[in-house]
Amino acid sequence: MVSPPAASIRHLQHPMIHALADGIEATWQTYLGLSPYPLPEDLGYVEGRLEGERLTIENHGYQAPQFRKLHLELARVGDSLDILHCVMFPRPEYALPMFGCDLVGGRGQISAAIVDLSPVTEDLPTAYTHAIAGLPQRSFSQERDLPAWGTIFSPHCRFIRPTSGEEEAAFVQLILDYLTLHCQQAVATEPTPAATAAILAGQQRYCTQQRQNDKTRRVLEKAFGVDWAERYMTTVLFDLPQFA
Ligand code: 18B
Repeated sequence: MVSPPAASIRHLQHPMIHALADGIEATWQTYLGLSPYPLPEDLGYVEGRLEGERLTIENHGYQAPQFRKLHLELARVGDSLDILHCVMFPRPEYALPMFGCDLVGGRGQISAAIVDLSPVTEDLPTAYTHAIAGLPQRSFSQERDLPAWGTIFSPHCRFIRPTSGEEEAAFVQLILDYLTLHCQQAVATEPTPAATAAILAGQQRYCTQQRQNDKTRRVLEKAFGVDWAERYMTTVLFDLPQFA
């Protein structure tokens, strides 16, 4: 068991972000054997300044037998921008997809809510597509278009702008449904060491594409500078194992 921190910026964030952060951690605790993941020493809790506003970043890192790194990041820019970012990096001996989600919003409105189980080698395992097909159908009134770098995402990727509290709650549930089935599949998966090189190449491609998200990069560059943003995107947000 890993205890949640006594104080967390989620208490100040948009309620959809607070609810999802709690739900992600509860799901991880329920299904996975967690231990702490050491983040680069100076990057666990970070403060910077963006156009006169304070940017606060809070990182939570865990690992599990099937996962090299489970990363939940909460960030807040003044009172105007709230962010939740979560990526689960499987150990490269496990042929598992990448779970990723991002919530971005400001001033009471979430503008971007995205979740996917992204394949790293060919298509998603059939057990995943079956499990996803069994989930409740959910529709949202404002679907958003993926950016050009989003070639890594699966056909099951959902990207919306929620338009009500009901849609916010339904999207949190959708994300937790994807997360739950991923954890259930992962603990039932045997490692395949022979596939390690192909899996690493797929994770590399995922990270290379994600690092092209200019909207993320711009927020980090404005607060901390170009070099810091590059280091942060490559070592904390979208890193690969040291030996890769
Ligand atoms: N991201 N997001 O995580 N991003 O990290 N995010 C934005 O309304 C941050 C991921 C994704 O339309 C926006 O347009 C910062 C993961 C996509 O061009 C802002 C951090 C996924 C878009 C930020 C962060 C992911 C997007 C604009 C570090 C998916 C749309 C908000 C804490 C699995 C991109 C808006 C586009 C948008 C910022 C996706 C400001 C700083 C894991 C597709």
